[in-house]
Amino acid sequence: MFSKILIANRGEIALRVLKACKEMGIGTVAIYSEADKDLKHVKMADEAICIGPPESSKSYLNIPAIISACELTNAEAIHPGVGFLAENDHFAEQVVASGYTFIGPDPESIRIMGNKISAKEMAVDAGLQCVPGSGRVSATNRETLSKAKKIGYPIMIKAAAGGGGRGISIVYEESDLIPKMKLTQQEALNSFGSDEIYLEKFLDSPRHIEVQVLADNFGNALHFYERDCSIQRKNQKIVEEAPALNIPEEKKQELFKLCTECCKKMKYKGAGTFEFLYKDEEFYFIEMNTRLQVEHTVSEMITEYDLVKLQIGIAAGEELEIKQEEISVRGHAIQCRINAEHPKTFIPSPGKITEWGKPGGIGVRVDSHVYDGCIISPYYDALIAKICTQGKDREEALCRMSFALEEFFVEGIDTNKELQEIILSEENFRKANISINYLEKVLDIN
Ligand code: MV4
Repeated sequence: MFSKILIANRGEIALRVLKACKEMGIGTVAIYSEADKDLKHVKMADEAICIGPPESSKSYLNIPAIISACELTNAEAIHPGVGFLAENDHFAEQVVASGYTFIGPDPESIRIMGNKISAKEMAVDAGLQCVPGSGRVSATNRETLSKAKKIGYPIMIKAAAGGGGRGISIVYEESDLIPKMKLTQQEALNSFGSDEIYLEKFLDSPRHIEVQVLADNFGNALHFYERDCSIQRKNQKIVEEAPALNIPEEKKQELFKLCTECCKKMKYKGAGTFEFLYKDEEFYFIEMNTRLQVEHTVSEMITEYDLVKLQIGIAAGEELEIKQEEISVRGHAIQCRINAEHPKTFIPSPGKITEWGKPGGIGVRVDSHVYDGCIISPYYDALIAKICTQGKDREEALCRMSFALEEFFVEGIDTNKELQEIILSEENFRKANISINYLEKVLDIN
């Protein structure tokens, strides 16, 4: 096992990783930007190194500075957390080339899944179904129009290097296709340095379901069931839950099998998430995230496994000892993300937290780095707390969440707590009658 891990992230996820390290008796190194010297995990880590000014590009995305911090502290491995460099194959490669362990999959797996066209090919190889579409297409190719006609309108144009909602556009009729493709190619080139694009049939109001997996270096691949992450605004998830409601059990089991088969086939290592759109009782693979996710918490609550500890064990070369049959679902879990933002405009609301009271009690878990008097910086994302509740069934989990939100208070900044309360009591949500368009369609939020 490692004797020291460097945590290359900030906020609640850095604290989450720190806790796993402490439980495992592993030493910890925090890295922080000049804006983050007072973060909780920085104070709790065994060592802490300032790696640059507040701007992410000069600190949490600064690869040479992070690797230098490793050299300085003799850390053996780097946990990238979520976001920042977690899905950067170049970073993973540099970490390995410098003699450290990257706690995540091989650079090659990150690269394959980073390109959404090769990701879909990999998924199809393993027997997963994708949204009908094209491979790589170009606005200037003569065959493009006939390919599009075959798919049928409306069509989604997606950048191969995009993902998570970036670099996508919709076309409703043929006459708009070529101009929109040109535009998307140009935008993709500007944003990702690649103008590679592909087409997909547009699915109207699907659900967003994802499958959590964990695979080791010995060919073992496990799934930790699914999450429903449909409740989102502008690709930012707001409420997540596990398991997903109203999906036939056989359909899910079939999907889990294909996901773990895909992991084995590509010799995937570490934690990962297969993302699907779900519509009319069919799952369509769209992307794979090659990292831990913010919402891993709900999977931990229903399975009672610590995914971060398992992730670290795998990176240290340990074999997974858990058998799939031992992983069962205990009731239901739900997570509400609390963001520091204006409740109506969604504009970030940084500032000093003057009062902070977090909920507790049976079945309640709060992942947060916030404390009384701490300052929420304008430089980073607005997530300040993840409130998770678990119960014997969805009803109990929701009931506990309602009380948890009522008990939770924060002064000094605005939050989206009120929106969470509205969602929780809304009748369509109560019936799990949800889709990725829930907020705009049901609550008229854009
Ligand atoms: C789609 C889609 C509908 N049809 N693909 C957006 C982000 C990226 N992860 C994939 N996305 C979508 N792909 C087809 N063929 C709708 C979305 C989508 C979405 C997907 C998951 C979660 C939130 C979303 C919000 C808007 C659009």
